[in-house]
Amino acid sequence: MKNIYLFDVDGTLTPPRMPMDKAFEKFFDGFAGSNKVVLISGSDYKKIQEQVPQDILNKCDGVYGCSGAEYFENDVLVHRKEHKFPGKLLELCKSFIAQSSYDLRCGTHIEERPGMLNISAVGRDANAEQRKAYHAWDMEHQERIAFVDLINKSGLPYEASAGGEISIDIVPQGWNKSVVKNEVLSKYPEARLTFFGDKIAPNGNDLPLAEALNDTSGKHTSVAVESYEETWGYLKANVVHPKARVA
Ligand code: M1P
Repeated sequence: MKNIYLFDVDGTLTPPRMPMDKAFEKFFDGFAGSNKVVLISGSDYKKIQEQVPQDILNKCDGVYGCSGAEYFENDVLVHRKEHKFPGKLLELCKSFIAQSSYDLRCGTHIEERPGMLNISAVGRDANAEQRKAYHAWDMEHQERIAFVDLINKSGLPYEASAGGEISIDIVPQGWNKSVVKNEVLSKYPEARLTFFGDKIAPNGNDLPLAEALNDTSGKHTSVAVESYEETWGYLKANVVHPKARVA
């Protein structure tokens, strides 16, 4: 049976929104060359390319962006789902941004991606320092979680999650990372999947895939990590899954 390794990107293979660490990049290049690897990010493919070298992306069996709404193999778009988000939802997002009690606004507060809205009160144009400051503030004030909750309980056919450090992803119901399980298994029905993600906790965008893998077959597994260093540690130590040894 073939082992397939699925990885989230931000916080799992790289520091959030940063390129891969050079030493880990070297290690992971070898790993992707000798194992079946699939990447699955909340970010779009263009952002993934800023973080993971193209050589590594091309060694992957496939790369999913926008939590599965777009899929690339060997740098070629294989499929992409689009969605027109309704005015009512956009109005809710705008009022979240306007009412945020965080003072700073840096620009690009609503980003429309294939099949996804990405919302940020501080804005996607925040620099590294501004990101860190917002993230620390949000950890204390839980502003993103409150909005995620509001969307998820609104009765609208959308689901929200807090993917990274400063933003919220909103997708049509069911358009979350869990779609990757069936897509990969339809290609490799016998595969045993091991997923690494840093947002497996409630409201995290890795949770739907982790839950989907926790099925009655008992074949698949997910590994919660807090950083690329931790992912690296698991891969190096060869202790990913008792039955899923790394090649
Ligand atoms: O891949 C995880 C997340 O990365 C970014 O989040 P943030 O800018 O908040 O750190 C975004 O691209 C987000 O959509 C994505 O889920």
